[in-house]
Amino acid sequence: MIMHIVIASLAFPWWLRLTHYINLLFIGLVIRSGLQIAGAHPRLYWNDGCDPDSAWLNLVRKKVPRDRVYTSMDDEVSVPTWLALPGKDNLGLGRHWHFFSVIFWILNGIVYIVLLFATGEWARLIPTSWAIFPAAWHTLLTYITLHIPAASDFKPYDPLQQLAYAGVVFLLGPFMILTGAAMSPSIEARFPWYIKLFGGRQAARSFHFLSLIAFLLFIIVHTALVLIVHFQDNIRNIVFGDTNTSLGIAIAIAVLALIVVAVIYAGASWQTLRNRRGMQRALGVLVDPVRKALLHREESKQRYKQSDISPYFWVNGRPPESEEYRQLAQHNFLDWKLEVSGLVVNPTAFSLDDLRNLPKQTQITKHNCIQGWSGVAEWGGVPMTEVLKFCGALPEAKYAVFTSYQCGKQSVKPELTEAQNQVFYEVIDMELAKHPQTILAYEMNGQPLPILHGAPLRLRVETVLGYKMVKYLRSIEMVADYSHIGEGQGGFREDFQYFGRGAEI
Ligand SMILES: Nc1nc2c(c(=O)[nH]1)N[C@H]1C(S)=C(S)[C@@H](COP(=O)(O)O)O[C@H]1N2
Ligand SMILES: [Mo]
Repeated sequence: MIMHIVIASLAFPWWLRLTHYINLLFIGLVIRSGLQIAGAHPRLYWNDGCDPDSAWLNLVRKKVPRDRVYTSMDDEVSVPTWLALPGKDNLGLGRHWHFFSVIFWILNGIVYIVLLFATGEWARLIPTSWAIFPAAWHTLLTYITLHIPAASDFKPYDPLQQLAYAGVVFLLGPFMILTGAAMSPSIEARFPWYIKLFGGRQAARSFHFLSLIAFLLFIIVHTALVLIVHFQDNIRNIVFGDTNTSLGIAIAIAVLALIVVAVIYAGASWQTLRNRRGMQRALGVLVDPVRKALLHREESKQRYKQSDISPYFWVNGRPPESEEYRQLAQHNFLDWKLEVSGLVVNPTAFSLDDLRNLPKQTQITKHNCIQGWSGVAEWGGVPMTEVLKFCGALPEAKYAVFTSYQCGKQSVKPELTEAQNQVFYEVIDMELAKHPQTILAYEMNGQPLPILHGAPLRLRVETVLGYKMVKYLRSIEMVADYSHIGEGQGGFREDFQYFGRGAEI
């Protein structure tokens, strides 16, 4: 039996028109900031090891030289401001915009779907009969032969349109969100099975990108058909909700509404590039608490196999160029010491042997760089909790500040000014420091930690992005507050690249 569900009226309710407009505004912000993020590592893979030669899409078109140090920073491309939000090399701020606008995009989507069901308008989108497929095929043939379906075919949508809208709302949109979430290091660390559903992190990232392409195709075809097929009805429906209204006023309002969107898009880029610290703070007011509430408590449960270890592992951050470090490395780090100080009962300087004599932990985990690449390796070292136990953190100690032997110039592209060439450091809070897989690693894949990857000691925090995991460690200071350190943002990359304070996504 074929069920015929008839919606009360073909008119477009006010909430539908409003959520449609809000969706337009935010999806543009999400897409533009997404392109900014994509520019940070414009290669796509199906494997999580990210050997550059295995990329299925390479938008950098650079070949990675194998005879000298080439870091993932060298791979980053600058994206034009008209295209990306905010544009240029602004991964940190692009991410702030992406997460800020995606929160509104999702909330708006939820409101739309709830109202769709609450008002019985769901029958606009969800087909109730298989007959929609042959009917949609028929519509497709109509369009392909450059004909236009009769106005009476639109109830309120033609069958092909209905299927396309249902597909975008109920399949493509959720898929975009699910693949986006699959790139969060804390979700990956806590639920490794979830990442496997997509075939790995890089597959999720590739699908996220392919979904973007699908979205863009939809937007282009959708807009073109709205303009071409019964435009006069469409524009009156979009603006006023029914077709017995003034065409002229409907067009005027639509044009004005689009100008508002364009001004917001341009203003967002302009304002961000003009006042990057201000925008980092402003967007962080919303993004930081949401990120923290959803993802901060997750503990890494990663147990990859030896056979999962990536043969290739990107480098981010070149070895220190100071004479001091060169000397230490030359003597095999025998003179190297890790200084643990600040709000502790027992300030201690550990030699490598001291650290090796503390309980050892090894773990095979997936590293996720903020730029997009990943890699699996086995890390061996001393759990941070053992160091804290040895030194006795005072109750006032809220944060751990990890300081490197390396400076800014080796951490980012060479555009830094002398004043920005500060010592590389990152802050994590006590909760993260005490996660069971937070370790100070002196081994990688069973060997002493290589120079490129942070010898002699680096931090591993497996629920966050790579930029928190300071290489070439010099000291750890326990503090109650970090606003007096560096520029006060909680790390070198937060200070100078406007990255977020937390790195769980
Ligand atoms: N001292 C220092 N530590 C650092 C960095 C850096 O530039 N300097 N880069 C960070 C970033 S962004 C990442 S992704 C990882 C990369 O680690 P790898 O070079 O071992 O792959 O190190 C982190 N630790
Ligand atoms: Mo990174």
